[in-house]
Amino acid sequence: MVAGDGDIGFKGDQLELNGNALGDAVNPANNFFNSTVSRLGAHVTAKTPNYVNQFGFDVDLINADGQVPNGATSASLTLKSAGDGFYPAVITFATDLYQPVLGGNAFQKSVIDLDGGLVLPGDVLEYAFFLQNRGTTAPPTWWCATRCRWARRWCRARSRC
Ligand SMILES: [Ca+2]
Ligand SMILES: [Ca+2]
Ligand SMILES: [Ca+2]
Repeated sequence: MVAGDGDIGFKGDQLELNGNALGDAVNPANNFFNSTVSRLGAHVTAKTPNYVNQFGFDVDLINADGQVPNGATSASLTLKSAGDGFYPAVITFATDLYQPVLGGNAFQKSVIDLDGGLVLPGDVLEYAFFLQNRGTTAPPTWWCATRCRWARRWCRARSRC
């Protein structure tokens, strides 16, 4: 969030996510636009000059964990004030998408003819599957499906992974 004219001495200004006022250790919920340069609840000090009060210029990166429920398809950001006037300049919003991900070599399949030699009718084949979820959540249920050509007929094998 970047805003101009967000004064530390004037209160009543708020940033809301889904109707809940956001704030942290250096950005009070009723004076969010307070001339800070902050990151995740701490003043950024690697700047010159290193003033705490930026005299109207307000830049904040805040954590809003838990404010958007699972399964949500939208979220609303509201900037409002009952006191301090301010001018929003930049608003960005990012959220993690929790989903299972199979990509690259995260899925591999191999087969061994346990009888050795050529694959012939009546041989026993052993399939091995390697699955690696590189996503951020477990899948509800995964099914592995494979098919093999056998005497000009196709068969399907299916098992729970
Ligand atoms: Ca303010
Ligand atoms: Ca602020
Ligand atoms: Ca102001």
